[in-house]
Amino acid sequence: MNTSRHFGNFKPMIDLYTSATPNGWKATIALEELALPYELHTVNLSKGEQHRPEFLALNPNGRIPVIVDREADNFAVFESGAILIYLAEKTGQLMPTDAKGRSIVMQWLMFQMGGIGPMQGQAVTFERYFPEDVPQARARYKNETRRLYEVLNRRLGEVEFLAGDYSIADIATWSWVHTHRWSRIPVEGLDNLARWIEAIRERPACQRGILIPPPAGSADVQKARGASMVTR
Ligand SMILES: N[C@@H](CCC(=O)N[C@@H](CS)C(=O)NCC(=O)O)C(=O)O
Repeated sequence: MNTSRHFGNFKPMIDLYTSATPNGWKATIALEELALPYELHTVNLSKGEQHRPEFLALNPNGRIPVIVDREADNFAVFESGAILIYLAEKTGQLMPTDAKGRSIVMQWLMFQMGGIGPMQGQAVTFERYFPEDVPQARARYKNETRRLYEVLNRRLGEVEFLAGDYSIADIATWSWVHTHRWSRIPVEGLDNLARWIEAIRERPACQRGILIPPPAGSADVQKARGASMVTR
């Protein structure tokens, strides 16, 4: 694990274990939006560092991201959605506190965690990383992801952001959806979605977050990294 950077002039409050991937960007974008001082620990997924005992002690599922809150007796949180909720509740930001407003954020966050993430994750695996071409699997996951994008597009025709105001639901969803080209998900005709992708891309915290840790340089490196993690 490479512990390379401190952020801000403050003592880090949060340890972040992550890598340059969609689920990892959820945590870096949120931490940047919230201006919480954190220490970055880059987990090299290609080398299998996520399977080491010291990492499994933080996340038994062996996946990034994970945070450890030094202010809360080194409390560890895994699962990107749970991390976003934890950070929103810790700071009172990026999620309303009234029951209905909070529920709307949760609904769209769960839609991402249970739908967009798993479906697009499989789509990109079969498009880019899987050792064999399985056309039925590629079609199935790409079509389902496109269908989910259409749900987002309809929603974003009614509201500026998924839950009205910018929230952790947007951060979670954008972290996946903005990579639609890499996953080869067709986005023709989804004008509301395109408007929302660009609006979030312009946010300074988002621009910083997707560069932490630095992304794979070339498509070939990115493909090799993805392929090294595929399990059948
Ligand atoms: N449901 C988990 C998924 C996390 C996940 O799959 N992370 C990927 C990177 S995006 C990972 O750690 N992959 C390592 C591996 O497959 O061994 C979450 O949202 O945190």
